Amino acid sequence: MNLIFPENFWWGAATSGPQSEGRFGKEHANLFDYWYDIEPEVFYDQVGPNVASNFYNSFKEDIRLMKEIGLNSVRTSIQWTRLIDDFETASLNKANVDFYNQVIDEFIANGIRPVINLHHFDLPADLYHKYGGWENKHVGDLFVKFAQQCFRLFGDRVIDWFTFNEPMVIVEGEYLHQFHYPNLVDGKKAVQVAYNIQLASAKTIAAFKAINRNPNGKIGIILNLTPAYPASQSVEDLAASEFADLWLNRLFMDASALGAFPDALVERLKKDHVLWEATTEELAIIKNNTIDYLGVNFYHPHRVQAPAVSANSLAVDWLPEKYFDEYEMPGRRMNVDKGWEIYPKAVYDIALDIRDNYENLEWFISENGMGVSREERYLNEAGVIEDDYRIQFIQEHLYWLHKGIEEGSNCFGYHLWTPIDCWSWKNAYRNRYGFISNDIRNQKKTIKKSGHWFKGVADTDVLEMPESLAASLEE
Ligand code: BGP
Repeated sequence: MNLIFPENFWWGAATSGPQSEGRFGKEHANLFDYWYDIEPEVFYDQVGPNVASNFYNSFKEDIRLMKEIGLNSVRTSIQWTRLIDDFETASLNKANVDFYNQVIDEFIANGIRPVINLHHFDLPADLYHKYGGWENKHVGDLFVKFAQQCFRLFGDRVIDWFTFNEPMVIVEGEYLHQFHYPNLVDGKKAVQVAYNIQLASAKTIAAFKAINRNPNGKIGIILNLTPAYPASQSVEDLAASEFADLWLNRLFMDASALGAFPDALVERLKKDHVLWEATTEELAIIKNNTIDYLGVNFYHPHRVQAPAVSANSLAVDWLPEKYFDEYEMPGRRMNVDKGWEIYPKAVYDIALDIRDNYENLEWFISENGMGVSREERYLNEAGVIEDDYRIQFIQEHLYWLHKGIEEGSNCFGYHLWTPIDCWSWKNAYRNRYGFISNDIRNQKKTIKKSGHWFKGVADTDVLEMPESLAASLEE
């Protein structure tokens, strides 16, 4: 069956500055650069972000490859630690202004719409050491200064802007689950950091509106939405999934799209004496600066059950997980390399949720993808990786996305993570996600089978969906 997507649909892929560029010509370290410098053993095979996929040196050839596989839009991020010399004054690094100008121009010259994100887990290490990073609202104000520079410098050509990538991952990684430096476990700080990032995002949107170099310019945020499905319909499991959903999804979603945090979440945090410190003026800034559109990163759902230990008997320190546990659903389909459940239908649930609960906001899938290790297993004689599993993964997600669009959800694009295999936080190059492979020994880049396949979809706006696959999804 042929599934036809709307005209002008974004067919693309996403990466970020820190994961693709390498540290060439960069004065300052972000938190991941710093962490690698002090503890390289934490990173898979001790491979750090120093070279990444060499985009700094090879962006022209890389963009040419992206064009070759039909991408009409690509997201990357501008690194705060690259563009800015002095974080207090936001003075510019001239050579790196040139670099980003060239990158943007190169995308446009190749007919690719550059989608620019401003923060992708890359807080300057100095701002953590001096101020405690996102724990301090001053850092949010410094971020706005950096963002203003970006709008002034590139806003004539860049139409599509995003403030933050996956703020909840910053909160979880840095303050709850110890997968981002500084690896703290501190629920109270986590709550304040979530608020401070939301505030910084809203202030950035206000700054964008004030500068507005382009009448078509738009700004949004990129959220990792993970629908929280309850293990059963018991009152306890439903309560657990409701809280998980409030914390993981609705906190940033409601504040960014509707201008206010969910009441039920605020009440709970207040009762638990961990509510963020906020002023009336700040809440008004959040209220008045909502997003124009939304990017949704979707990899996996959450399966949630009531916590094994009752909430009251948990240790004194507050953690959001006092209200929910992860549930290992029997028979779930897994990407074993990454350890994430594969559940494409969640895309449809997200589509309808945005349609029904967020005023049918415009949105796109800003990341989706399948990280596979030792992909050289699938090399054919011509030296091409035959990643049929990735093609099927994309087909399945597009199938449900298409259904959501048919039912009225306002989705305008699909971006895979990632165009060219890139470096990942801690996992380095273990799991590969790209349409294009990268031999990191010599930086040789080769289009995978999925890249050639995707061009067919992008050129025609038509997904040829195998009948048997579609039927299996509907079961
Ligand atoms: C998202 C991030 C990306 C990317 C992706 C894949 O959370 O926005 O930067 O890394 O996940 O995850 P990983 O690289 O950890 O396998």
